[in-house]
Amino acid sequence: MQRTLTIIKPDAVRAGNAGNILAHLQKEGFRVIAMRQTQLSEAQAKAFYAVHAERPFYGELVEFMTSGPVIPAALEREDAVSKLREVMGATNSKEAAAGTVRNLYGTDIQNNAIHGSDSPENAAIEVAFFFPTCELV
Ligand code: 3AN
Repeated sequence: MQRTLTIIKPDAVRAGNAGNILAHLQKEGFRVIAMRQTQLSEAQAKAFYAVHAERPFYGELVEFMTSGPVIPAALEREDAVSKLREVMGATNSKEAAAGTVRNLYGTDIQNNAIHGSDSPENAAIEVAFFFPTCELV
């Protein structure tokens, strides 16, 4: 069994799509082992996306991710990391395959509804960023 981290992003929470996205993930076999709603501070968003610090879109990304409530959740299933990437769809919502979360609920490359860890190593770091081990149930 593997763990990964998802974040339902501000665009999807604002649009009232959080429930549908969670249902979609559960239908795909993901079990929610921790979840909460929070609004990221600028410092938290910068720290979470530190790997993108040199990218031209970093400032906009931090602004977007702090623009409203988000719902981070730790998920568990077999091959959770790669399966979540598949279920999410391409980064650019306009290019995401039919039926993926980003195809259904995203708008563009920034407003793309959902985050998913890109490797098991980053999944462990990202789960720990939001949830202490004692809250994973
Ligand atoms: P993914 O979320 O598919 O792993 P990353 O890690 O390359 O994609 O990018 C992290 C986040 O940064 C994306 N989810 C998206 O919101 C934003 N992003 C990526 N590329 C761009 C871009 N060219 N312009 C604006 N935002 C971007």
